Amino acid sequence: MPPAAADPGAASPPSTPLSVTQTTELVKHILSLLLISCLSTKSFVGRFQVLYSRLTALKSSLSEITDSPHWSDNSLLDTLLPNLLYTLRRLLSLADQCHGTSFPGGKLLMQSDLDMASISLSNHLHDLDLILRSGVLRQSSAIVLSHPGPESAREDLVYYIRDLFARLQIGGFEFKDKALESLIRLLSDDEKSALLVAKEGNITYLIQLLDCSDYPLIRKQAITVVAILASANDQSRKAVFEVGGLGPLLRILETGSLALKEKAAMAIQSLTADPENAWAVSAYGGIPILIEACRCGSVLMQAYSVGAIRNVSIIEDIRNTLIDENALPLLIQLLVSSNASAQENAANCLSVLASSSDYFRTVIIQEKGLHRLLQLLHDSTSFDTLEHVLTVIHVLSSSDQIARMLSSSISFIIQLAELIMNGNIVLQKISATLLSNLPISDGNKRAIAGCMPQLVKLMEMPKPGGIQEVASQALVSMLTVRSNRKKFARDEKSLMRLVQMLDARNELVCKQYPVAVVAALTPGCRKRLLEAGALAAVQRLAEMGVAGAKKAVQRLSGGRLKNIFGRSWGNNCESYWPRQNSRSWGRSDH
Ligand SMILES: *[C@@H]1O[C@H](CO)[C@@H](O)[C@H](O)[C@H]1NC(C)=O
Ligand SMILES: *[C@@H]1O[C@H](CO)[C@@H](O)[C@H](O)[C@H]1NC(C)=O
Ligand SMILES: CC(=O)N[C@H]1CO[C@H](CO)[C@@H](O)[C@@H]1O
Repeated sequence: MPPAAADPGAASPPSTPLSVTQTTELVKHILSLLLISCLSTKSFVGRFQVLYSRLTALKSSLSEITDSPHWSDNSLLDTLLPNLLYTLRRLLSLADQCHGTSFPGGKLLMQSDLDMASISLSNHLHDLDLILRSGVLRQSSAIVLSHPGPESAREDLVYYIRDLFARLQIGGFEFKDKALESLIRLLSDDEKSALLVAKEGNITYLIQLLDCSDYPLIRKQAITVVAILASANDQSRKAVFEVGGLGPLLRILETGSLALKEKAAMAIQSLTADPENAWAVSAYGGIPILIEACRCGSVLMQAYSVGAIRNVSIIEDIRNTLIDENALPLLIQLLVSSNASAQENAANCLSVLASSSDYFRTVIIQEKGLHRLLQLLHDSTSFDTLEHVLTVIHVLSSSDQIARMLSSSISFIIQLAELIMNGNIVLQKISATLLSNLPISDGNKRAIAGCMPQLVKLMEMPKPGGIQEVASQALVSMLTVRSNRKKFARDEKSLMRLVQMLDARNELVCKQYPVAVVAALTPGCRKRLLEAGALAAVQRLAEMGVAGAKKAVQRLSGGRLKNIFGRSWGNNCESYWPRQNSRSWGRSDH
């Protein structure tokens, strides 16, 4: 028995100059002495029986380790084995004392010493098992330790990740530090590796590190890893949520340092991407924390936090909390944040809220939200942001007062026209809806006559649902102005498109819409429409029973079809149509 082990007061494992192999030999030797000693103690027989079974398990783990091909290059064992040796020596000395019946320090002290040694022993056992289960000893550490490139085989990557997690869980500060650093590098170089990290790594352990306030550096690295995992893909996000990541993240957002808070906010926003996770934010008391982060945080924190609020605001209970916490002025304020994501998320959140109840609409107006929305509509270049802003404005315009105010704003009306001409299809649709709903003055309608050709094109769009209807309604509204009708009738391309849409064979367009436009266009432009061949087409549609077609035929023919033939056309709307077109109309009419 080594004499050093006789001193139970030794505070730390002795630094050993022995090689890993020599240490292992020594461990095995003391282990065999202990197994014998445990069976012949005279006191604490029950405790020694438990110890005996742990030691037996240890023995088999050890031989499994030394049977592994590359066990001696694993640097985790460099600290693990000396620690184990220290525990075993200590235990051997205690066992020797228990061969007698009297104890120098008293029975209670011996009992507590034994319990502590027993706990150490099971910790070592746990660590050794972890190394064994990770499979890292089967792989040469020359392969495992180097960061596998993006091209490396999946198997190498699995070993690498398992090895990192073994180091993280078992190793001391430096191991943990290096393991986390390597994980961050792996995840940053290759986002797809998140999937494998979530599967092979111990995410529970990683989350526990978030509460590890003794080592700020470890905590910071751990939250970086967690934030990447939470945002990388669905599975890794689920893994973080399922092991209870949200609670510690919210705690950090509430009380951490600025750098930690930003990462926490990022991770929380990602976790709320699953609508099923939204309730948990509320259950953890997360809403006031997120609101506070929007109020006082850095721009980045605000952007992420408002994104999380937006995500969870689909839940009614949470919307009520937002009312209680007076969150709306804050959201309105964020519309003009310096960060484009914050703007977008705030606008999106307001659109969810405004669409959900009158209360929110009223408060948004009271808090001068419309002014900010119009400002953002003017300044933003992001289609997504514009879409949310326009949605809120649309919802607010259900109030007559707001509708009148918007209608009389020439700059707003011009902006709608610009969005119809240059926006994406979603923006075009909302803008057309607003154009058709708002009580716009004739003067303002004249000012935006240039968007009519685009509205005609939108009437031909198969998607999204409803686009044909709102585009035709917007056109009908535009055509209440005489000069717009004339302008339309002079636009050969638009007129041709319109008549083509009337063709019964063109099944992509719902016929009642072009019919409504024809009816709106007829006053003053009848002859132009006749020349273009509209009457025959509309007559066929009337026979087919298309809504509004009969009335359109009446308007077009003016009840005096014969007279029209006899007259020369083109006094109101100048004719640009080639003869052939009117001939073809004449043919199909007879
Ligand atoms: C993962 O870590 C947790 C927390 O430390 C631990 O309780 C658990 O046993 C570990 N699981 C594995 C498979 O190592
Ligand atoms: C704005 O916030 C987003 C996070 O939502 C971030 O990715 C981006 O870098 C921020 N932009 C600026 C200019 O800070
Ligand atoms: C329900 C919801 O709005 N989910 C969104 C939450 O945030 C993420 C990231 O910004 C979006 O991708 C989700 O669509």
